[in-house]
Amino acid sequence: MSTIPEITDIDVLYSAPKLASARLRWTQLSIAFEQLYGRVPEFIARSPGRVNLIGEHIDYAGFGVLPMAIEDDCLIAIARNPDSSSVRLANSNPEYPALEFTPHSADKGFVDINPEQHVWSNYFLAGYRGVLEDVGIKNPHGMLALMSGTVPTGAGLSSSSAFVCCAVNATLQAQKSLVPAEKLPSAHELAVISIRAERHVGTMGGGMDQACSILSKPKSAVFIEFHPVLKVTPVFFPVTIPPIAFVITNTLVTSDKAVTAPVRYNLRVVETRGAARILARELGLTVPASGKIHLKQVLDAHFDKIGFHHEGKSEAEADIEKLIEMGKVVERVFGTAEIKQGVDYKTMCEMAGLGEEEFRKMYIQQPIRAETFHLYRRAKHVFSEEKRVVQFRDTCEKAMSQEEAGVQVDAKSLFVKLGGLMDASQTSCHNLFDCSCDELEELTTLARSAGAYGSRLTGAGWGGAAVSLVAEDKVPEFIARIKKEFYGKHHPHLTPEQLDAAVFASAPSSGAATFVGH
Ligand code: NG1
Ligand code: MG
Repeated sequence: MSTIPEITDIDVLYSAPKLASARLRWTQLSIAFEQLYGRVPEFIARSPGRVNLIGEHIDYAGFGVLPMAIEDDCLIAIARNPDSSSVRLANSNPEYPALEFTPHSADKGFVDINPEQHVWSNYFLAGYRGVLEDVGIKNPHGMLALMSGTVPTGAGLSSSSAFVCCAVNATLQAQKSLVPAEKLPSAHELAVISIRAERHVGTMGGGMDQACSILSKPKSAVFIEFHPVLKVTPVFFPVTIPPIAFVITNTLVTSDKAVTAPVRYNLRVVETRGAARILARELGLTVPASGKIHLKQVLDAHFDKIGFHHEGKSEAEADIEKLIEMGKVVERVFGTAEIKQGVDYKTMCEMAGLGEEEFRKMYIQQPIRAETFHLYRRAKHVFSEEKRVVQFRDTCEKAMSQEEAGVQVDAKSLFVKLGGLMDASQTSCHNLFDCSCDELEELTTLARSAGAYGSRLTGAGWGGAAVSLVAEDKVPEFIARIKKEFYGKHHPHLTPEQLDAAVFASAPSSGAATFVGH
């Protein structure tokens, strides 16, 4: 299995327009490292942020998602600390205070991370601890680390995972001499380690961001499946038709998942888990004693039980049929007026066949706060969103096969179809999953009227960014209109640089890499 690629030039990571400023940033990072620690870095680890094209809030229900790595990223310059076992960590942005610590022993988990205390270095500590534990390193070398990040925080572009994944890789690079060659994790294993590691920060995340950050390949988006095992497949767009761009527009409403998790993100995880258990019971499926069952497992187990005729159907057609069928099951089980309004905790536990304490132990590992639990709307969103992911991927793959067969792809109908799926995803996020907000509604509506084929929130939502599908030759015009009508209205005092950071088209970037050149 492949490891994270080692590179000696960064030109493979950025598109031509971004390369010059990226070179400057990498050089400045090395210089700053030397000034701070009095020696040159041994490596620079790099992990990108991502924009999710479609498939929102379904990774933790076990369903496939379709994001793309972006050029904005996290870099960590790193060297072993020759003087001690302690770790010195600094951020090239002086707003973030430096940290120095000597790790505890392995049996005490190396470091204390308090998820209630929201400090930037938690993400580093999560990656550091995760990789040491999972690779089994007992007495780590000390490390000198300097971080530089360009992924906007709280924007749904996964600055957090870019940082955790980068910390995982940077730590591994520094500790490599302590690991026997046959125990060195593959890139795929590092993605799994990073998924687990980020949970130390206190969110019950699904895994899309870390898998995308580590395993993306150049010039493509990725289809990521989680069940039964993590699997990442590149998704390409045709090149013989006028190119399209994915334009990211940040509402500048920051949604800090770590802070709002008890009433938003982690609550949604609990609602979808509760829904999965209840549906499983209603369908007469076996729920394991651990209680661990997600909506994808419910779907699989249901069709294993009742049988499904695949003959004459493509894989996508079969998946779509099953997802539509599950939508009907949701209507049947959760479709009463009472449940549709949302149920209280006691009722949800009763429906799940559990006592209140039992339910909490099984499904609520992080604190949540809620009066009502929306089983109908959350489950309805998940199955319909996965259907759109399958359709999006299938549409791209069909276009690619046409192109390979020398058949002219109808660009307009391809873009309209993909855009329509993105719009429907936004509607579902807004109406069923309640993870949109006024600014995202305004921005996605404006984007469509400014010529986007489709527009939707990306990432966890409740603020953060939207992503719009726009014909590449229309991008300047599109961006000018958004700047004028959205930012001109809500943020009239932004500098031109701030505006360019808020709305931009990102080329697909490749996944994590380790720079070993000097
Ligand atoms: P962001 O946008 O980075 O907060 C989160 C989760 C994803 C996924 C999306 C919603 C983490 C690290 N990321 O992303 O796994 O569930 O929300 O689709 O928890
Ligand atoms: Mg995040």
